[in-house]
Amino acid sequence: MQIRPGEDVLLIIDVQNDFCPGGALAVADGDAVVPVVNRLAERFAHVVVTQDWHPAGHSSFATSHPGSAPFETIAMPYGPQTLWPDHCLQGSAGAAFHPKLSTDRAELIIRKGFRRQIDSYSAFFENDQLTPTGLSGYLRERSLKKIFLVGLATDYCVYYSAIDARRLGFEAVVIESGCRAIDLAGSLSAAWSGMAEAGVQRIADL
Ligand code: VGL
Ligand code: ZN
Repeated sequence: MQIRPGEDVLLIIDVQNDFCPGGALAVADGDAVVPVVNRLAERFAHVVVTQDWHPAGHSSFATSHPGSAPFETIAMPYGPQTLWPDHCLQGSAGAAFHPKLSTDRAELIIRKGFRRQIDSYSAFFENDQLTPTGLSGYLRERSLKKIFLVGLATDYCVYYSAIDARRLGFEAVVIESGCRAIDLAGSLSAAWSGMAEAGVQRIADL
């Protein structure tokens, strides 16, 4: 697959310490994406990075729901919500990008999940699927049409971002070599089928 410099963008999702080995919500082998993502970023004319960015007491944290444990699902006003260990606290070392991730070529860093009462997996909408992050308007105003996705985690933030990209009329391509998954209760295979159904392209590498 060819990269078209004028209209293609690399969207790097949540390559942060808390999602890497040793982090609060470690994704197995999560740091393995770093060299892959760095190599890809050099080939794109446009790069956008996201950062999971939660306040203390965020409603996606199991610790905010007494009697609940991480990885359980609860009902929130906007639908089911998986509960997580406290992670990506604003300004913390865990919320920082992996130290070897090169963000120098990023034109935009978009933070998400900063509202206490609502989680945000997608780079485009919070989990109510209504509250926009502003990314869609940014990409449209810059005439960027095709989004190549990499990062963490394949079955959560990458998945929801890719689905929303399609819903908003962008082309979306997930590059597998630059992603790693949480894979909670079959979430990875569900994510791949959901993405295929939504017209998200899947490529092994680029
Ligand atoms: C993510 C769970 C909670 C992700 C973020 O980046 O995939 N997953 N917050
Ligand atoms: Zn989060």
